[in-house]
Amino acid sequence: MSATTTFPPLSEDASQAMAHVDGRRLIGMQRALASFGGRADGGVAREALTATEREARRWLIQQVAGPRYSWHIDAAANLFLRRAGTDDSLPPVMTGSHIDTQPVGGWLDGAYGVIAGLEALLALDAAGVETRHPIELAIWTNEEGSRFSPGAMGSSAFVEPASLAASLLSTDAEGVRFEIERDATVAALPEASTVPLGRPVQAYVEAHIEQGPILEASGCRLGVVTGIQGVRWFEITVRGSCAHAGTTPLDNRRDALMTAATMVGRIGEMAVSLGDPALRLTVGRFEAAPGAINTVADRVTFTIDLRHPEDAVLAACERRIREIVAEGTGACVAEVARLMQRAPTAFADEVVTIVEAAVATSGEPSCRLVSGAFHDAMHLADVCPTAMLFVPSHGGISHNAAEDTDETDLIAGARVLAGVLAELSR
Ligand code: HGY
Ligand code: MN
Ligand code: MN
Repeated sequence: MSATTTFPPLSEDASQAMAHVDGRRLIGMQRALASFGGRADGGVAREALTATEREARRWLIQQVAGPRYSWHIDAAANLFLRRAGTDDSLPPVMTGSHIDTQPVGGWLDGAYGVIAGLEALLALDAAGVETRHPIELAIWTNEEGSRFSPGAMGSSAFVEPASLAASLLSTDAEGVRFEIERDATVAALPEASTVPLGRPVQAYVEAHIEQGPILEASGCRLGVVTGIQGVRWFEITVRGSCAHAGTTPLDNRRDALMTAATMVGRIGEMAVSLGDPALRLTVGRFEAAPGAINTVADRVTFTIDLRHPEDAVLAACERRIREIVAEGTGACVAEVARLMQRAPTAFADEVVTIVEAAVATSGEPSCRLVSGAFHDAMHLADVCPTAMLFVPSHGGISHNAAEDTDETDLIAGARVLAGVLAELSR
């Protein structure tokens, strides 16, 4: 943000909300949430719709009481804490994020946006601010997509209810269906009344850790997020035949593992050969069966996570991936399943400007950036004016037990969020 940029002054309500954020309370709640699935190495293991996540949801429900608050849950098990407005017939302003983590995640990915949103609501209470629109804190189901694919499943169903049917059939590595865990989660939260998917939303703003190196490298304490890059997920399955490792000649095998490994090598070489610093390609999972040391593998599945700010580049890379798989099957057979596809998201200027004005009021050094990670905000942007706010990640580390952010930055972000919510819900 240039030093000469000027913004309309925030309302007195917004300034008061910012001033009433209680940093100690924020950090206390953040650490308490991290204890659900907390690991000795400082990481958190709290995958979507597990018993651990259900305990964390129950804890959240116990954090806020009072006549102006109510809890709601929908068919995707998205959980909402609603703070009444003076005109409850108006669509809510929403904030929030997710509390599910990667198998070995950090204490802040998603959880920060939920706790910062909770603190912002409590700051509005402390400041005595009455908002015209109700405000809802959303805890979106299964954002990570590591247990059930695709990611951002709850927010996707919220904006496109028809997508829930397919999501309900998604199974985890043990064959447990999303629908079964959804039912168990809804049943575990009887205090939450049922609300439909697809409700109208006035605006959405999500606070999140950057999960990358940009803010820290540029000396910024806050990031005004203008959009999210595109993402595509694939699962490639290679099938061959089991054979005896000792008796079967090398030229007489249908070896799924060697075939798949060659494909992975060529796909990786393709990505590097493009020489595009904005391209991200990750093979995160590679599973071979039957997994015996002395049996030629007859089945391999591996995944690809592809990201780029331009959809045309994603499409070109997908074509090359499909070609490499088709060319490389040899005596095996292979198929490419696309698990997730999301074009780049541009956030709404009117919300980005309010975020930037609140950041300016905070006085913290900041910059604008596009998110490398995807977030629930990418779906909300399809149905209402949306933007995000980032705080820095130490060393850009995330999806890792070492994920961390300075407490002062977490508090600064919550102050800005409180101001933005007060401004949007006037
Ligand atoms: O994968 C992502 O970008 C998100 O952190 N789940
Ligand atoms: Mn996240
Ligand atoms: Mn994540």
